[in-house]
Amino acid sequence: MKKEFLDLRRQPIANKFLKEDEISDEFFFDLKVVFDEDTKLVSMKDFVKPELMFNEDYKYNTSLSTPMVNHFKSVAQMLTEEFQPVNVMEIGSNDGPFIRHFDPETSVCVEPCGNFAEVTDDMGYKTYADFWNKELSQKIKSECGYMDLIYSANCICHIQDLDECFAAVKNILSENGVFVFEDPSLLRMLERGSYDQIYDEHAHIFSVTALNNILINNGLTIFRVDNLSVHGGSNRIYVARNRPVEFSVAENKQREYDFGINNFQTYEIFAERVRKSKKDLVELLTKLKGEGKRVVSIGATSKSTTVFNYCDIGESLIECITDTTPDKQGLLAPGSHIPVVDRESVNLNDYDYAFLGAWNFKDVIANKEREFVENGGKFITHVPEVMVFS
Ligand code: JHZ
Repeated sequence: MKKEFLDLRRQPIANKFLKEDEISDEFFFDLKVVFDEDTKLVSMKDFVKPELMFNEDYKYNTSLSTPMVNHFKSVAQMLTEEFQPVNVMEIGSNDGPFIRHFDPETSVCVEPCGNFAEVTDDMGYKTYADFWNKELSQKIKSECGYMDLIYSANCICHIQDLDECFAAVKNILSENGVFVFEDPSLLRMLERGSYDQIYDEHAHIFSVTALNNILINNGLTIFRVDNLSVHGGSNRIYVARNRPVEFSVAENKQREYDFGINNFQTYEIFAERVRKSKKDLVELLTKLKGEGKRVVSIGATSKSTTVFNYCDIGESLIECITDTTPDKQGLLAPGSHIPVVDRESVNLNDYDYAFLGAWNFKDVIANKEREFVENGGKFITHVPEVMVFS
């Protein structure tokens, strides 16, 4: 049985940055969050149609993020060394920062966003510009054979029907093949109060416990878990048909159990913390506005779409958002319609405070923006709680 515990209110498509004349047609939906008492899975109550989110207009471009480019290079090296796969497939390959480390002759990409599918196609990788499901798995198997390594980063949690997703994986995974995927961790979200991990694309926020339950039902086993710091705390999950299960699996499940992820009450406490975070952030920004202070935001993230829409924060409280992604610049942030501008076009010293929309890159940003701090500028974050720091 699914039980609702959090209402994040009316939300837009988190990565749909808009032009002025697109505002009147903007799509909104109710973002409510549920806990499944049976599988222990945390999901959105009502999913958004995938085509509305993942299409040729998708703006999140992984290769523009140096930390993520380095991350994928080292994951590719590590997986190659340990598993020595011949046939490799990536689900949700974006513009190819992971797959580029594998031979195009024996590697396949799956990417429903046409703009990015074109990029890996041009790089010489056979790319299927489609959503991952059983039909596609069958098609790829007949055209390219079984896969020894299936990798996916920040994509499996986007897939609404997990039974279909895992059945499709099992269908094409070679006998000794491994399926490795990484997504934000539910435990880290609960510990940090980072409710902004929840937005349209994240159909689910995974715990090891829930994934284990669902994968077992689909004839697959988690044999290892790595805890990662990327994207505000993620887990890398290693899955196979039948490999010895390592200690990290029980260890992670135990930590989740100790935190109470199997109890509905834990989610009610989290929801209370989220409501307090909203109250504190709105109070702080309103106070600063009253004092005539100027506030900018850094990083037009999917996460900040959730925060700004849940907290009703618009241009009157945060004047603009700087972002290094050219495709987001010159557009308006989803729902809040705060202008997104090139970081280079803004003198940060004109502002008193900078809200960290990309709080997961806090250290990188603080390091880059030392001059802002030296000139008296202060940062605001809402993770793990609303606070000002310099
Ligand atoms: P970042 C993305 O979420 C989308 P987002 C996706 N759907 C997903 O699942 C998660 O990742 C995991 C900018 N920036 O990575 C670049 C600066 O402007 O936190 C990016 O637009 N200055 C795949 O959107 C954004 O911030 C900087 O100094 O929440 C970061 O987005 C830095 C470091 C970044 O993901």
